[in-house]
Amino acid sequence: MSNQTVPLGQYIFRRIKELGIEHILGVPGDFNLTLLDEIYNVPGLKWIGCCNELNGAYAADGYTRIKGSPAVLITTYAVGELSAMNGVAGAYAEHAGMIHIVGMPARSMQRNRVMLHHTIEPNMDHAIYIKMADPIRKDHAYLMEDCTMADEIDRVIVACVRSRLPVYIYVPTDVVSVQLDANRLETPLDTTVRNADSKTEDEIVSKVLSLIAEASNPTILADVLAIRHGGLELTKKLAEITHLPSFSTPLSKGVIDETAPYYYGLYNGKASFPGVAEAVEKSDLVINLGPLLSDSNTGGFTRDIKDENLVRLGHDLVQLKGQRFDGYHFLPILKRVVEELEAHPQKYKLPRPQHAGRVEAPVLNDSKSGELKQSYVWQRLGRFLKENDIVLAESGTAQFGMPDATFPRNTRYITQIFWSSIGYTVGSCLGALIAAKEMKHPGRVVLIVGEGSLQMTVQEIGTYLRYGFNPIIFVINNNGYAIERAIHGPEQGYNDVSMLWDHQKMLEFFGAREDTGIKAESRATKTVEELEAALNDEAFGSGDRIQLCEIFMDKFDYPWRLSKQLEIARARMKEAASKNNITAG
Ligand SMILES: Cc1ncc(C[n+]2csc(CCOP(=O)(O)OP(=O)(O)O)c2C)c(N)n1
Ligand SMILES: *[C@@H]1O[C@H](CO)[C@@H](O)[C@H](O)[C@H]1NC(C)=O
Ligand SMILES: *[C@@H]1O[C@H](CO)[C@@H](O)[C@H](O)[C@H]1NC(C)=O
Ligand SMILES: [Mg+2]
Repeated sequence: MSNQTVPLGQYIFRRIKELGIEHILGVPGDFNLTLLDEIYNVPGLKWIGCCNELNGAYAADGYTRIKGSPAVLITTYAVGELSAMNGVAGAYAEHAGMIHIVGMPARSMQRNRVMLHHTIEPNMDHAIYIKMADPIRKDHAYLMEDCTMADEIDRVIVACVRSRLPVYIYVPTDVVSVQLDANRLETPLDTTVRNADSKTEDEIVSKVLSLIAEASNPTILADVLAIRHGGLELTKKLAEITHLPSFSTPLSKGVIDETAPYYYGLYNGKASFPGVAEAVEKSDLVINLGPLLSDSNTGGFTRDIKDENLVRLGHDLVQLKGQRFDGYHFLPILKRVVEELEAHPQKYKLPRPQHAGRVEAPVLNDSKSGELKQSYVWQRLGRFLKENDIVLAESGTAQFGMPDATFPRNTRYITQIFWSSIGYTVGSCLGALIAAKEMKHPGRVVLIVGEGSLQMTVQEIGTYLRYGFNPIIFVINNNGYAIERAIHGPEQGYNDVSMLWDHQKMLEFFGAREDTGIKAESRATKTVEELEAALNDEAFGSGDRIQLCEIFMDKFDYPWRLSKQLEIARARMKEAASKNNITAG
């Protein structure tokens, strides 16, 4: 072995390249640009500059959701890393982890507590911002000691890939050039997910298989953490081999092929289409992959699946009816289960076509004319989609409306209904565009965002144009924060936003002009006829240039699912209040 060394900066980026990552997101800062120089020393890595760090974090999250491997976000000390925190927290909540690299003052400056810019008072401990991010990361490396740096970097990268949660690497400016042993890079990092005890794993696999064999009416409920933890293809395969009635959730929509006869709908407790909840809840074996049991992903906690009918295959818990296996990861288990079912279908009476109980999604509104309504728009947008499209639906009415749509095969869906930070999809869309490019993904990228949310993160549209991306953007223009009106204060001024923005000029401002040669098209639609004209226009759907289509709707028009969930939440609050009164009395 040679005594070759590489500078730390390059070491980090070579490890990152090893994961198949080709683009690095971020915003530079003087702490420190020399680290960024190392990106250009690793062939195949490119820099994508974002307008701000919050959008950068959203983009990292979106990239991870599509690509599966972590994204990399680079920010600068204090001002940059703190701006990113909301986005990193969302990635933590919804398991769309990233490697967040933060440039810091040189170690000598830190030790002397120098009152540099971006500190907040004299004699400040420079590490205070590191503590702030503690609850929103799986692990971190604070690179202060030369002799442990390489180990630390490797450890947190592995932790990120395995946990699918954000990790941080804090890089003081003077360590970028520290020389590390280059020989380490000859051994790739081992990021495989394994269960510690293979005997117990054997036991789980055979028990799952016998439960499937014995159940009279088994179903599959595929939730979002199965996708996030690398189980998307296996989940699709499980449904395909078995033909068991299969369901998605608001967060996992698209995971099951919605055109397949075994797709039974989107399960969201009592806020599901008629017949869907019954079909799940009467099943004697619900194989529930990667559940995320937040309010809006369970119809306001109205999911009703009894433990005695439940096989829960999670990333940190496997539960077979009443029996719990804490710390077990579904991925190796699901892999073995699918292999066995595929090898011996007869043994498990597969495929098992079941016709009873399937209900077609109702057509909510088949109007041919008139002003655009929530009841019409979402299912129509569903029909606009094509196989392999990537669709992002922003928090707000879009997120509660989109579950009404039926997706073509292999639609990838991004929505953040758990963390629900508005403006998220505008940043996330950039990450999805980058991931799609790296993967040579054949579909289009379609962003659906309310005008209120757009006002939060609009500048990142400029980054789409800057790097030559051509998404199709729908702006839901309904005169303010409609979802908030539905919740409280429909007429109150705080639910208004500026209506002075001219969305039709947006793409032009961001760069689509004659002088740049960048082509774009923008249109506004207020009626069924106008929207139909746009959606049926081949040029509009072709994805050959960036497109914007504004969809105007009434400010008091809400999707039924939103009203339903609010009704459920209000009833629960009322019940809780009356119980409190009884206790108090
Ligand atoms: C960062 C952040 N700020 C505030 C909120 C509260 N909030 C949730 S939805 C929403 C309004 C969204 O309005 P718009 O994008 O216009 O969608 P609409 O419901 O009108 O279709 C607001 C303010 C939030 N979720 N996240
Ligand atoms: C950035 O790094 C370079 C070289 O390592 C150094 O000369 C410069 O002072 C650093 N900048 C700051 C603000 O620490
Ligand atoms: C159905 O959609 C049309 C056109 O969008 C609208 O005019 C009509 O009011 C809608 N009907 C209902 C019940 O929402
Ligand atoms: Mg709005």
